[in-house]
Amino acid sequence: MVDGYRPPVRSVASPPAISPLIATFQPMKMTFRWFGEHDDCIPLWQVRQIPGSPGIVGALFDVPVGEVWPVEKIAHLKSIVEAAGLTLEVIESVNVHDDIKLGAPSRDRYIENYRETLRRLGRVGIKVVCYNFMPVFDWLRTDLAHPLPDGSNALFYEAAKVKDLTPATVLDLFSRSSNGFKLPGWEPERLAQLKELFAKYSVVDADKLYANLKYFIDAIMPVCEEFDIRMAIHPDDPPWPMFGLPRIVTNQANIDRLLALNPSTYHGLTFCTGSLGSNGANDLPAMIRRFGGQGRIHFAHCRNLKRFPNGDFTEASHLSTDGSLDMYEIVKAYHDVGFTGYVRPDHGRMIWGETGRPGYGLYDRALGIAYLNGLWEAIDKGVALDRARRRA
Ligand code: DNO
Repeated sequence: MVDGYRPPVRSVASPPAISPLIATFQPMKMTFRWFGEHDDCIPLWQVRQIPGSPGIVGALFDVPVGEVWPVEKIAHLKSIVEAAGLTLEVIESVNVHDDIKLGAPSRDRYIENYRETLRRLGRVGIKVVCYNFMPVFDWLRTDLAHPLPDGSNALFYEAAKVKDLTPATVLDLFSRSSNGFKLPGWEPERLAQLKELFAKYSVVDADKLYANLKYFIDAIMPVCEEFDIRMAIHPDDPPWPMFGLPRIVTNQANIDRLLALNPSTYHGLTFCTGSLGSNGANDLPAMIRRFGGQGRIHFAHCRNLKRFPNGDFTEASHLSTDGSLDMYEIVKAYHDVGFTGYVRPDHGRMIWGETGRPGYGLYDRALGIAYLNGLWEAIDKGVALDRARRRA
């Protein structure tokens, strides 16, 4: 917090008259990921000044995976977010214990803990919970501060380097280059038992992983329906097997398969363009139309990246022409299916000398929000204008 800074009182002046063309405006709910008062260098008052004051995507990062989230910690997180004039309706992530992914005998205990955490989150108004079902590791990159030609830096994946990496060298790389921040999904405590975990996963192939996911989803769906919480599984990042471990959320066919595991629409997706888009064979707008049209996308992660012919990719600004993804077509697909869920800009570059948690600085993500909102408004008004012209 800047010394002496007092957040301004919200203006209560009546809004300007809305042009008839904005009347159809169906807002996506813009959000911003925030890592909490002790683990994020971006204060909430700065987030509030991003155009539109996005909602907060939060989590408790100090509760070990598998344990029930304490009521008072949830309440505290919600109260600090609301005291800053913001809302908390999305959690990313309630991580799933490896025993559930492995289908170990102890899974029922961890599933019951998960159900209890969901009840507690539902009682304070959480609407979407993001999670993933990647064995052992979450996302992977080979460089967390790769220099870009404009002098900024971004996360980078070098295919040739990955071949020589072992899980232990990745952990070492991440802890050396994360600017002192714990990286989400790479919590050292959870990964301390790497060897043991790998041995346990040696008997879990993709079919077993689907079966274990189904067991988990079937068990939590009644709680989600009762407490009105939509579960949003995050794709595997990058979307191919790593270190011999299976990955099952990588393309349209296997997302079809995973959604068919349970018919409830509370069982849905975090549609992450950056994760799925690192495989050029994934037609992202078509997938958004398909899964969004089924009411199965609950949370949209919008990020751009630039793919290279040798399999490398670098994360980019959100602007279409800076990367390989056409953000206009992506946002248009969301608009076409009448998406009213939550969206957030995803990883940004580090620009203007900012330092912080790799991928999660303020400036480039705020620019991402402005750009995504601009695309949405232009598409929305274009559609309204077309309709008005047809009626005339
Ligand atoms: C990385 C994130 C992931 C994501 C989880 C969701 O920056 O995209 O860690 O939050 O996979 O559970």
